[in-house]
Amino acid sequence: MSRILVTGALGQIGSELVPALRDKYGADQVIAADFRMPTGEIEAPFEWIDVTQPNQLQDVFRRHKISRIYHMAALLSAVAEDKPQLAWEVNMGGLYNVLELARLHNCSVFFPSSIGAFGPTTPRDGTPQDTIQRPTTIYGVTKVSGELLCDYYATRFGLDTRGLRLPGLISYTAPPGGGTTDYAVEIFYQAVRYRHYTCFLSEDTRLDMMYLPDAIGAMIKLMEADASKFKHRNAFNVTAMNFTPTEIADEIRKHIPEFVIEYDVDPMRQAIADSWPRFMDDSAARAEWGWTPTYDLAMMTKDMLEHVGAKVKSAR
Ligand code: AKB
Repeated sequence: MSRILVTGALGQIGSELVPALRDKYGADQVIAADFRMPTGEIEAPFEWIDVTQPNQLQDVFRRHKISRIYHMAALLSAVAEDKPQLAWEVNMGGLYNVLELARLHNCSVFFPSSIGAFGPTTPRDGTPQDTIQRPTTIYGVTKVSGELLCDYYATRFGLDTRGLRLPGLISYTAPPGGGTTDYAVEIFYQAVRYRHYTCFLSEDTRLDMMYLPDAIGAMIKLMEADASKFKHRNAFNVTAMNFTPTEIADEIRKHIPEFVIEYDVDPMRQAIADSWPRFMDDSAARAEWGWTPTYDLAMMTKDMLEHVGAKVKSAR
């Protein structure tokens, strides 16, 4: 029986994607892979893989009959800007290795692009599906190149590649680890623990966001969708909500009235955020494969506070 491989399985998305896929397709049908060793949160089957090493990927393909890959292994925007050479090696080298193996084994591939694929010359409000993409970060460069490379493999080799331009993702299972939108996760832990958060983005920085259950649903739905209805395939804009740090703090204050937010702006992450869309137009995803999010700011905030509250309490 053919199986699904998830690279970057221990990261923010992978930690919830693997259980969701196992629920849907069966536990032994989904191979979790990461270059870190699991510390208990993900069960077997697990494979240790560095995606920059094609022989390690080849070995997993040989031993398991892989038919679909969710390629999540990548450096996020702030870490990538700190280590641009490594970002190119992991984000582009890893994707190239995955696409080549997918070509040889006729697998379908999911590639996560990002709002980071846009740049300062892109229209920032209602960012269209098809528009100018001249990102000024190495992360963005790897995301646009990744979108193009996936398109190339689809048209040149007939590979079934699909992808989403994801906004900032908010979740409580695993931390995001090095993105510009990470503040929208940190704020919940700090609100629950200390009733106080110092934000590294300015108060009026508006960005697209999504609660992780919606993102997981979108990835699975896109890979199951009827491709004959696609006009696009590799980089669908998807969003669920957009807000500023002030607005999310106001929402948290509805549950924790004494919560205080302060600002100590990090110029590097602020510059990245200022080059990204404030909100995208995701009508192509809605029309071509029925994308609809469930969580808005109010629902997400309530759910995050419940889960983060329980986590913090059980860690005491
Ligand atoms: C990041 O901030 O780097 C990511 C993203 C928006 O792609 N969360």
